[in-house]
Amino acid sequence: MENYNQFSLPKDFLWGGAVAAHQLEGAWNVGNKGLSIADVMTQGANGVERKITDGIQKGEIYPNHEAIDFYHRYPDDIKLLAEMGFKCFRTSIAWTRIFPLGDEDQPNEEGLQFYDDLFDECLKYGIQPVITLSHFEMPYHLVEAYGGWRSRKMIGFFTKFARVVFQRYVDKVKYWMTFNEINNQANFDARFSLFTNSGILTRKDEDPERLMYQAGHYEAVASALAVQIAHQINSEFQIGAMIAMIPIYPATPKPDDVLKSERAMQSRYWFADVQVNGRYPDWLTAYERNQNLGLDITLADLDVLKAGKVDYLGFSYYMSAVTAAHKDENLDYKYRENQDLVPNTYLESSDWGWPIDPEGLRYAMNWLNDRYHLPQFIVENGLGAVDHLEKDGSVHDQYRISYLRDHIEQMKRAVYYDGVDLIGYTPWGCIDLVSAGTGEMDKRYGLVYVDKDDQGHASLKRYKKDSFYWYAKVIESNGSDLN
Ligand code: P53
Repeated sequence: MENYNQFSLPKDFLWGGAVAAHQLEGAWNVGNKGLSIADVMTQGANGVERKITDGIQKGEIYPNHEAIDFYHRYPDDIKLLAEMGFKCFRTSIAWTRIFPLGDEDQPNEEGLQFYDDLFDECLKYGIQPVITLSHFEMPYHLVEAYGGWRSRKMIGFFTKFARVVFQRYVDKVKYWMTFNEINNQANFDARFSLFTNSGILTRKDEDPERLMYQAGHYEAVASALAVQIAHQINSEFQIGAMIAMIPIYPATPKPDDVLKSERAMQSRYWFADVQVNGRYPDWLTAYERNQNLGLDITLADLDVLKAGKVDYLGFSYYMSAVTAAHKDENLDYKYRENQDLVPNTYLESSDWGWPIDPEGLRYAMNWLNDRYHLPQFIVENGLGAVDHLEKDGSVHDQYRISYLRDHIEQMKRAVYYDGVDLIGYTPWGCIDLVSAGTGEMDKRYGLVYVDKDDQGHASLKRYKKDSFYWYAKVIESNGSDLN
């Protein structure tokens, strides 16, 4: 029997990288593209939130409008990814290129053609596109006209979009995901999450928690319908859920802390429970009843959920978190992510305060496997850091190599020792792009450096970082050589 040191991942393992349309394409108003929610978010900074403006306002900076101009430069960029040996490339289809407003009857041919060309370019190198349908970039018109996912009407708009792209790319794409990090909005107090996930800006008279559960429900129904439509169009299609996997540990073995951590996990992962199991978890059915949330959930919806279970579980992993019960807390409480987390004194953090926990990835993979028994796909992982472009065009990003190496090491252990069925691994922002959380360019994840900063300097030239050469070796050796 082979031992761990000789072990390598399955031959068809999908090594690659991940991005999202709005964070790299730019060309925000080219080819009949409509305005998306990402187009009305300003540039923030480390610790400074992005503003969400009422439409486009003069004098504001909107970093996604140009991003890294991938829309015009993708042939060169895909060539670089191919040079690293990518087997797959995860991106999203900008909904607003296909349905600029979101509620039209007919799709926009120019947008459809763009993705045909992009996918052909990938396939030319044997790189398979892995596609997210909705990645923080829904049409802004749907926010203005319907209040985003507050409205049941979204289900129809989303499934129409899904059907059009499933049909169009039936021979070009196999792996799909419905909603990116659908569970971010569990942090419903954060304006950012409800807006990016669901296009919802909470009014003063509204309960953000109720809105989150309602939007999450409509999205779960839309996702389940998309799964059914996809399988009718092509039975080979693999449709995944996509969650932000942040395990939340108890601060101490004190039973209150342990119970609180369990509740935090339930609050963050019910979305996947519904998408994977096709039914609501019991705690949530009880919670909705006890809180009198009065949600619009029909019996027909429950049948849809049952009939539209996902095929695999996609997830991002960047960090872990810790929670502690407040003194004398009633643990039947509402979990409030923005108040309930405490620091982990055992871990170092990135410059943006994200705790670095490679073993947490192995823990997460085991937890997800025990809970869902599905193939997994790590569709994001990486370190946001400041990089320095040297005069000779090199970038010495040893910190990023260490981060990725430590996580891949734990990922391999989860496969070899713990029996997790893993489809692939796509580090986030394989080419530098606009940060979702802060709108910065200077928070970089890439293996390819893009010469553009937050002070207005932008040649947009591409350079290979040290991590580029390192990752090429990792792929070449199918994960055996991490040095
Ligand atoms: P940025 C929060 C926590 C974990 C992942 O994030 C998150 C977020 C939202 O910011 O988002 C995912 O760019 C997301 C990507 C995003 C990436 O993580 O804030 O799917 O769109 O860019 C990294 O550093």
